[in-house]
Amino acid sequence: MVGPSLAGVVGRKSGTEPGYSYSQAMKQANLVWDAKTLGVYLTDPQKVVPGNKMPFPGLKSAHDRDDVIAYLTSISGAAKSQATAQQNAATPAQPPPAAPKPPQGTTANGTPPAQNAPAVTYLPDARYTLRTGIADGRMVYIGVGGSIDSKVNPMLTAADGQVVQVTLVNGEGATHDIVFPDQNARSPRVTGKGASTTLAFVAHKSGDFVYYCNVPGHRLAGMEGQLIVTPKPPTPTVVEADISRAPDDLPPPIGKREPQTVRVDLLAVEVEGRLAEGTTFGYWTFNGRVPGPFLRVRVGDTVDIHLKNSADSSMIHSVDFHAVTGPGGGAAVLQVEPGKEKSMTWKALVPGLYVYHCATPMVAEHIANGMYGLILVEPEGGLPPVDHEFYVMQGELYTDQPFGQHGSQEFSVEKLLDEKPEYFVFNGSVGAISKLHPLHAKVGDTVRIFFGDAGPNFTSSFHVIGEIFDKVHIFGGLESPPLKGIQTVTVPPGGAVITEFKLHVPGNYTLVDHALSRAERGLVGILSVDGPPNADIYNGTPMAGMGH
Ligand SMILES: [Cu+2]
Repeated sequence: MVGPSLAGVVGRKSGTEPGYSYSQAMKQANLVWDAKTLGVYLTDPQKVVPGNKMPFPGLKSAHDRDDVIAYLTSISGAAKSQATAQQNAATPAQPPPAAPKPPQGTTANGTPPAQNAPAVTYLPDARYTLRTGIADGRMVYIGVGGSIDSKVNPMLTAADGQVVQVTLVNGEGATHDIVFPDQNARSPRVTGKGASTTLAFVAHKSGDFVYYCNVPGHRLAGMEGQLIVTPKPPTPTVVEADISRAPDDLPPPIGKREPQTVRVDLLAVEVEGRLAEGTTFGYWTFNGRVPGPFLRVRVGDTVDIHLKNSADSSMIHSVDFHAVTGPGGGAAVLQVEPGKEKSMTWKALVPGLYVYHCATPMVAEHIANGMYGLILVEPEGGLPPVDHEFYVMQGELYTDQPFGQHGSQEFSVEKLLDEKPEYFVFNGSVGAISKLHPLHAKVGDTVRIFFGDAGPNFTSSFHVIGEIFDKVHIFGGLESPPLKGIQTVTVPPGGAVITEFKLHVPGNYTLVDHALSRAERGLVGILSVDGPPNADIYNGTPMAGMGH
């Protein structure tokens, strides 16, 4: 659940764990993490450290914050005694022989032990210390530290599946032990004042159990308490920021106007976002979404491009427009360091639909991680009007873990160089244009799809299941007349296509790359069409779940 960057975070200065890639903002934050600073930070990460890469807006409930802080405190404190704990956990029924040990009222670094931490979201070890003694003339266990401090035969709690560690300290000199019969855990006997032993076991089942001293007569004399094991907590929710751009997120047509200078602002942002259900990835983006914004100019326009690289980026970024005539498509000028901005102007000479992408070495990595988009250079007078325009881009993602693995995924340069992607996606993530943002239209509507293939390596065989493209501007070219009546179009990496079709029959139409193995790795979109049936063209009742 927690990476090495968070183990031991309490007491550490912010942004100082060696080997971890912090945002610039975090490196300069100059905070020392304790319960107070963590509390303020978790309430609103962007307010406390503006520009940091924390992928969630903050934990609004004090209860949630306290849970996280208690957990971070417990793992930070447990670091030094971890070796012992693991050894004990490995042989829960046979703990090491008793050895004199100081009572564990506090852990190694002085933070209180974690028995207060409610084991609701995470599962740190539940750690308790009990000292034997006499109270009101009876033999008892007395709690040491935390919520059980000074309590006689305290109630111990744990969650199902949690490791429970109990240290027993001999407080008065008689021989004692402690057994948890329902957990099949028993300690050796401790003899002599100050002797101690530590017992560790996994709480296997939930319920209301007992512990007691197994030395004859001691249980009856008063050495007995309760262990409550609560049911397994729900698995923690992964915070998943949606980085996908909706397919209807594009500006309206320009149409008739004279050429002019158009200012375009792009911001390179690195952000952890949702790759699939339960899976996130460290995306590199233009303007925080994949693909980047759909840019729209007309032939003859001068583009005044301003590329800014976010201050908390770890990489230099740039932009290469395939619509540019000149070195690097602009990338020869627009290599921008974190926190900086660069600009230039270029003239749109040829109408068409063009890819733009980051062109900073390793270029394939910057593209695969999400830095791409489309720019339409409209011909004079614009394109013929349609009812709906959509923006869809295909790309591949190279993660170190196989497709479908949950958790945060790391980029794999080996798989990139081998051209073995794990994920194929439309608009940045699995389900981006099916589950999250499907395309919508009505029977009788005309639809235009601006489709680009970012690659970096795979050619798309773009197809809409159940439709025939009435018009295709192959390769995104607008200087030639469109092809007509096309089933599937080939779109190379760094290429685009404009397809148009009219909708005649209601139902769901699936957007695919007809290299259909890729649909199993995420490459599916849905165009949902409402309206009356048209039995003249399609007469039958679609089966549920079969699209159309
Ligand atoms: Cu880049």
